Amino acid sequence: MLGRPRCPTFHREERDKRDVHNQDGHALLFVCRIKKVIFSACELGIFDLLTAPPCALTAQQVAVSCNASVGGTERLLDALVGMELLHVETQEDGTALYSNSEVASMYLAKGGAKSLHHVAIYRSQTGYQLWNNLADAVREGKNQYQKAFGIPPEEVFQAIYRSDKDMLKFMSLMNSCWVLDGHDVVMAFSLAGFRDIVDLGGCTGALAREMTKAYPSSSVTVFDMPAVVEMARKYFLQADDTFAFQSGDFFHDELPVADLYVLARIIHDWSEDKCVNLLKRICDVCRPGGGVLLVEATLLESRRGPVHTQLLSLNMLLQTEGRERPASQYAGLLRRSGFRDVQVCRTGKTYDAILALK
Ligand code: SAM
Ligand code: ASE
Repeated sequence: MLGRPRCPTFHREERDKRDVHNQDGHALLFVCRIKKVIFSACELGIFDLLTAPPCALTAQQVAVSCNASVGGTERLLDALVGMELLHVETQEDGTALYSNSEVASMYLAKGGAKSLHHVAIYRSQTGYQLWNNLADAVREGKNQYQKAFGIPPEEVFQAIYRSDKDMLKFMSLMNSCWVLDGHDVVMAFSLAGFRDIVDLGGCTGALAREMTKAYPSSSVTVFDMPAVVEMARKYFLQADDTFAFQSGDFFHDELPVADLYVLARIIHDWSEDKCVNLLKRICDVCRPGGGVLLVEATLLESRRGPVHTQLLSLNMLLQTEGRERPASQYAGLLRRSGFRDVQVCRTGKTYDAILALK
C-alpha cells in the first residue's frame, strides 16, 4: 500500500479542513514575512534586473548581478513565484528561468509606470524599525525614534532627516505618492481662480508639478526647509518645470503672500495646537478672497475606516506628533484659525482635498 495515492476526495476534504484551521489564522501572521520578501527583492534590485532585457534569468544569473548567494537568491525567487510576483519557466534541461509578473514590472521595478519602489525601500529601512515598536508607541502615545534610531523624539523632521541619505529616501517616498493620486487631488476643486499658489512643505515639488500642469496660468511656489529645497533642486527638478522654490520655516519665518496655500500631508504631522498656530499664520498673510487647500487621507466620521487610513494614523503615531483625522476635524481646525466656507471632496483615492476660504 505504500506510496498509493489516497482517495482524492478524502485528500481534498482533509486539505480544505487544514486550510480553514491553519491558513486563515496563519495568513494573518504571514503578512509581515510577505512584506519583507517584497522589500528585500526591491532592495536587492531583483525586479529592476528582471525588467531589463533579456528579462528572464536563472537564479545563478540573478545572484551574480545582485552580488548575493545562489542558495538564498533561489529561495527568495521561489517565494516570489509562490506569491505570483514572478513567473518561472522550466527549460528542457531543467534550468528555471525567472521573469517579472506585470504587477512587479508596473509597481515594484524602479522605472515602472506606477513605481512604488521608493515606498518599499522607505518602509523596509525606516518604517520596519518603527513598526517593530508599535506596542510601545501605543503604551507611550508617542513616536519611536529614540528606540528605533537613538534620536530624541521632539524634533520630528530632524529625526526624519537624520542624514542626507535618509532625507533623500524620505523625499523619494513623498515624491512617488503623487504619481498615483496627484492628478485627482489637484482636480478635486477648480483652482484656476487662484493666481499665486504656495505649496507649504511642498518637498520635491511633485504636487506643484501637477498643479502647474492643471493650472498653467497660476504661478506655483514650493516652500520648504532650506536643506530640502537644496535637495529638491539637485535631485528632483525637471528641465521643463515652471514652479519656483522658496526656503524657510513655516512655523517661524515670514510666509509668502499668496491667494492659495496648499498643505499636503502637513496637518497630519502635528498636534492640534501647532496646526492652529500654522493655519492662523497662513490666514494672516493670505490675500482677501484667498484660501487654503488641505490634502490628507481622511478617516470616515465614525473613524471605522478606511483601514488604509487607520494604518496611516498608526504610522503617524510611530513617526510624528500627528494623526489622521475625519474631515469634520479638519473643518474645525480651519474655522478656529479664521477660515470659512469649508468644502470637502473625497477623491476615492488615498488622499482627499479640503478647501476653505479666508
Ligand atoms: N507636501 C509634501 C507631500 O505631500 O508630498 C510633503 C509632505 S511631508 C510629510 C512634510 C513636509 O513638510 C516635508 O517636506 C518637510 O520638509 C516640510 N516641513 C516640515 N517642517 C517644516 C517647517 N518648519 N517649515 C517648512 N517646511 C517644513
Ligand atoms: C508624513 C507622511 C509619511 C510623515 C511621515 C511619513 C509617510 C510615511 N512616513 O507626513 C507616508 C505614508 N503614506 C503612504 C501612502 O505610504
